[in-house]
Amino acid sequence: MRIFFDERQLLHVPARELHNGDWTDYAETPARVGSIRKAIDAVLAPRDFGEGPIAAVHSPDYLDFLKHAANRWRDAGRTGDAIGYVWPVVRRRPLKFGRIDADLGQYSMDASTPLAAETWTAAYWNAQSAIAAVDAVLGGERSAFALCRPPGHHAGPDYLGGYCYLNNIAIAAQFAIDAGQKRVAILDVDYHHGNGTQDIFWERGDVLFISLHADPVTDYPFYWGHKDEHGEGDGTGHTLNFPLPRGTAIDAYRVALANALSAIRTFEPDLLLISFGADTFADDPISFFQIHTKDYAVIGADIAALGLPTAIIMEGGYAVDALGENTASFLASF
Ligand code: Q9C
Ligand code: ZN
Repeated sequence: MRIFFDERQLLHVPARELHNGDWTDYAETPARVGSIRKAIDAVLAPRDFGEGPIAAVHSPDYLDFLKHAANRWRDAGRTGDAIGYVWPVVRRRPLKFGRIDADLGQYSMDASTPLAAETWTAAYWNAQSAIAAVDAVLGGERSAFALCRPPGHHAGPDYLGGYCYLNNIAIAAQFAIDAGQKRVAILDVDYHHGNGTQDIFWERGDVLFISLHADPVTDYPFYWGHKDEHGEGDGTGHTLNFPLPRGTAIDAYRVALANALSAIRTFEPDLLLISFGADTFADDPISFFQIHTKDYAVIGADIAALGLPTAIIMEGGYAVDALGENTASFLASF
């Protein structure tokens, strides 16, 4: 299986995050990549597909914000990473007047996703890795893996959040559509709901978005991922959520997965993209499912049995020591 990764993805190194009211070490560390690379085959550097495929998903003003936020923060005299602390909710107007503090609130959904000096560079090459994986599959490979980091599925058309800046899988899906694919299915098996991906394709009939995740009644991101969310307009019925209780283990997980896979078969996609997060792991430090290393091979085999051309995009997973084995276990089924 071809695996895509660019060394520049390691340049993004935020110092800390606000976690349950305390400042903690940033969970989404470059060490995650080291763990995965130890357990998988050699990686290939992606070619540069340019900014076009990124701009096909994210708004121009958001991309401009991402490119310059860290410098603007530093120019405002701040030390440390740029992070929002005021949000324009509760009937405020979307005012624009060039204050970095205000823009951070305008373009983010949480305070756990700092912008560090090289965040844009890392996010850019990260998206190129995702595009390269889907490009390989469009070129005839049965499957490919993008070792994406930072993750992407919480980033919306014009907002960051949940350690995510550019929505890698949405960029890859749109790239496939623009390359002539008629229907693309996205299956998100990260522990957290993929709110950004859902928002991006909410009104789209050509992209099916299905997510299995911790019930947002108890878990981040709370405001998305409930089972009554089905999409709107052309997208009605093309968003499908399977919220699962904390403590979910492989047997109950597979029941929901079987329902998700049956909806994918009905949709008859040309291509399948998977948001793979290993934060469903029993020992994940920020999550509460009971999935074990050997279970990832079972989940992978269930999905691979669809027989569809498949690009797998890395999302979360924070038990760094086990992350490589868990990811390799999943990939082996393809
Ligand atoms: N106390 C991904 O797995 N932090 N993102 C929540 C809860 C954000 C995880 C803080 C978790 C986002 C891609
Ligand atoms: Zn996650």
